[in-house]
Amino acid sequence: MTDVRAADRGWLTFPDGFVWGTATAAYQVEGAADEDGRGPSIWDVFCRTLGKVARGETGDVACDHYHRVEADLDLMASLGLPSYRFSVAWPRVLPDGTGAANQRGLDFYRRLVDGLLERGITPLPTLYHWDLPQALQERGGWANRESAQWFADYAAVVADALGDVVGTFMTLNEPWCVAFLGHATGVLAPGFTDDALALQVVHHLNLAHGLGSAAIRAAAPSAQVSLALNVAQVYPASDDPGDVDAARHADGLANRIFLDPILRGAYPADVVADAEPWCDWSFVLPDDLATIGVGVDVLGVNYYTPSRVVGPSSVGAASLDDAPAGRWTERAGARPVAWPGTRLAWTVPQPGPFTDMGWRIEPSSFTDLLTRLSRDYPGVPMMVTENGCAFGDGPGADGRVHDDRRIAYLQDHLAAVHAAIAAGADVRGYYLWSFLDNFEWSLGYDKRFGLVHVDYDSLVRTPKDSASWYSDVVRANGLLG
Ligand code: GCO
Repeated sequence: MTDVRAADRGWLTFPDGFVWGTATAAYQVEGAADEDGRGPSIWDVFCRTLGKVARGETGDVACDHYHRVEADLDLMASLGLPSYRFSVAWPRVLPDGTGAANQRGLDFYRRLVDGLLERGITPLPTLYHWDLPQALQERGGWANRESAQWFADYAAVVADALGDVVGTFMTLNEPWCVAFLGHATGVLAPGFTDDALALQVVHHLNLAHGLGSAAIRAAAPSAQVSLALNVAQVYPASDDPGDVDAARHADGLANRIFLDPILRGAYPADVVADAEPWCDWSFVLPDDLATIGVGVDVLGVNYYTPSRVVGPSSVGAASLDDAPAGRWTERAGARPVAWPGTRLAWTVPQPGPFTDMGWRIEPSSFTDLLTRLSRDYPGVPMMVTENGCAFGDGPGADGRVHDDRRIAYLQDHLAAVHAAIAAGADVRGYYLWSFLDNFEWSLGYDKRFGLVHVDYDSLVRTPKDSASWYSDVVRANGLLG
């Protein structure tokens, strides 16, 4: 096969029907945390726990999208963005997590979907983007096996309310973050630090996808079902066999632990064996894999940056550092840090260039990731459901936001998606994270991923240069690579 990445730069056209859009998530943009009957979520509680979120920031107001939805959709339409991935807040729809639906919560999402459709924008709702109702956390949250059924019941309510106008529902966003960052490293809500618990939560999330998919299909038979995984592109830091094995292990815990049961109906034997010293897997019951292995109509892939890992023998005892690794490892740090949920793989610092997240910019690893998925899980169409970068540019003296670094990142990453398609990967669309600057979880508001700048005092929106650049790409269905 020719190395498409080595090809001369030129005009890159995407396939006919390629879907272009932007993405957000409820807690990150909506605000109105206490309105129209919304119940509290684990993020409302986590944000109020001392030391969990930078500067004590919360999603109480966020971008105030809940109140500004019409203007935001007008802006989206004016930029010519054809599709929009958003999430439904479970605690707006079911304030107690289960039981009676809150009609005002459902009405908001109905208005949002109708508003999108009126403007010719295709809605792509995600049912769970991390804001579990606090009432369910008090019943054990995702550690409780019943959580899978709670999720399925909630999915049925939403699919029933929106199934006539929504073509695709996504069940979960990034279950890896929920399980490992929420329950092993504790940097996300609910903030537990228990490696065995994280694996139990993985299983319950997989079950939730299975039961939730069945509930969606029952309520909205013509709808497609998807989920978004932040599949990690993990490289061994060297050819040393210990490092190569660490990469296998991290790939298993990050990726195959979701991909294999959902797409192939079985947990990978090596992952099960690796974790046996700290997890007995007794939470996997006989019929569970049949429930989970329902597949997806399209696989959502979220990608930002690659990782490089070493094995335990490469980590000198003096340099062991148990600081949380993964999504929120800030640059610098000269030392390896443990891969979330294990001590058998350690991520090592990588050279720049970096985004404001401290994440290395390496577009070729995006091509590697998409081609690997297409090779290992053939026949599963993919959709990039998140990709983007944080750069802190704000309005200059001319009132405009000249975010050239974002344009460069997007240019190179879209070329990387194109290269994967040219190499045979079935990638059907691309959703840029994010439409608006928004609340970046534990890091608060200073990490700006938006195409549109948000002034958090005035809440004024200013489209950045990247917004008009992206509009041009979308209109042309291609770009100069
Ligand atoms: C996630 C979430 C988003 C983040 C984005 C940048 O993927 O972590 O889907 O909510 O804001 O990825 O970190």
